[in-house]
Amino acid sequence: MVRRPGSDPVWEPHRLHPGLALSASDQVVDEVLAVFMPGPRSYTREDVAEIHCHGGLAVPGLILDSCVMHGARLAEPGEFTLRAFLSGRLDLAQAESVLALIQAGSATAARLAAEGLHGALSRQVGALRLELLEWLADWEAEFDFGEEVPAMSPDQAGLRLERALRGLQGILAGAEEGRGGIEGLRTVLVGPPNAGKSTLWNLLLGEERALVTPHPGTTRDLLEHPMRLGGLCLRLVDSAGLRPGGGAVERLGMERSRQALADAEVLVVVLDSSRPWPRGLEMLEEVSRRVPTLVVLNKQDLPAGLDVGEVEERLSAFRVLPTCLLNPEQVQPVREALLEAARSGSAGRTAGALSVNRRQWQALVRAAEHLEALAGGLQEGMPGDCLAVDLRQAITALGEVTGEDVTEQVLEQIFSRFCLGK
Ligand SMILES: Nc1nc2c(ncn2[C@@H]2O[C@H](COP(=O)(O)OP(=O)(O)OP(=O)(O)O)[C@@H](O)[C@H]2O)c(=O)[nH]1
Ligand SMILES: [Mg+2]
Repeated sequence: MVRRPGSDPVWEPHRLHPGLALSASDQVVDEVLAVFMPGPRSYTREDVAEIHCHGGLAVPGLILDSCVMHGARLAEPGEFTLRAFLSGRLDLAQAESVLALIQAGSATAARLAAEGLHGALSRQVGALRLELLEWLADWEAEFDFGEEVPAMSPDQAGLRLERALRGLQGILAGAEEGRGGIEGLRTVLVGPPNAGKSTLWNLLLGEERALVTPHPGTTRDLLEHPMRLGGLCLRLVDSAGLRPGGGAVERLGMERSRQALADAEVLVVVLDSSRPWPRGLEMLEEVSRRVPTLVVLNKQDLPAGLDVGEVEERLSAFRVLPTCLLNPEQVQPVREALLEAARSGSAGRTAGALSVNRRQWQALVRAAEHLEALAGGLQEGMPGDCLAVDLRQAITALGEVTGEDVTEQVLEQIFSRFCLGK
């Protein structure tokens, strides 16, 4: 498959060797580099050979065909990472970080996934699981040998449990912090109807995605789209304009706007500067005090009707920006201010943040529930063998994260989401 120049037949391991790749019919296809990595010093801990060729459509295909003709087969989706997991080179949380790394849509997501691959989540979950296993072993010794082993006092058990719960809550908090970086900071555009929210949403995304009309109440549903901004990932949400009254459908839309406000991480209030402060925005006053808030005073081309002093009094604004979005160039200062607001919204998220996927999150929550149940049982003075059931289940749930306690079906499901051969 790969013919090396000269006659040296020795493939010195872990060195790139130049050579020529030959097609199935022995034609030269490409100049390549090939490396042989004998196990265990390889990704999967098995013997691995790699051929590094030029990209494009035809060349890799021809080289693959040649490899298959010489007895190789194409890898299944995720097969290399699955093998790395089965050989103990990576635990399951690390293996899933490979997928998170490939799918990372922002610099933050990529950094958190790389930390996961280096064991950030595995170390914390592994240490906690080990602590619980030791506790279980002590407890079981107590059941087996009765009085020979001093019984654990409820106080001691309470202390161990408190430490474990604190550890688990720390991991869950890290996962929450990481979520913003991975899924994107929820950035919600709100304001009265017809102020120009959808105009701004379209301009920020650089696409005419939302309907824009002169009729107040055009947007009814939440529109959500990811947006990359200076290495940050935002989820940009356009919402129905808020005002008192409105028809049944419009009221449903406004209810969704209010829900979006409840979990907003950055707020962009769009106001029509030609009209006085509108009614129906009371909720914004409270949200602006806890979330970085950018206020866009749109429609500066029209005669002024809004008292800016009143806006500053009512909203706790990170920045107040007068603009006229009829001119698309005027979105640039808004974009810059949004980046600043988003940075301040994501500050403090970085320390301790973890990349945790849905499966891992659910397992962690289950572990926490069993520890809480154990805490309840301890307080009620339940017998030790009953309490140990919850302790065992918490250990199993943590083992699902790192892969000690997973079924073949779960593994199959996880690795089938990988791209071919990764
Ligand atoms: N004069 C003027 N009109 C603008 C400006 N920006 C947007 N508009 C117009 O204002 C109207 C409403 O804009 P939208 O972006 O649909 O407003 P919205 O806030 O999404 O409105 P709802 O979806 O009804 O809540 C449209 O006709 C826009 O073209 C501006 O700076 N000046
Ligand atoms: Mg709209």
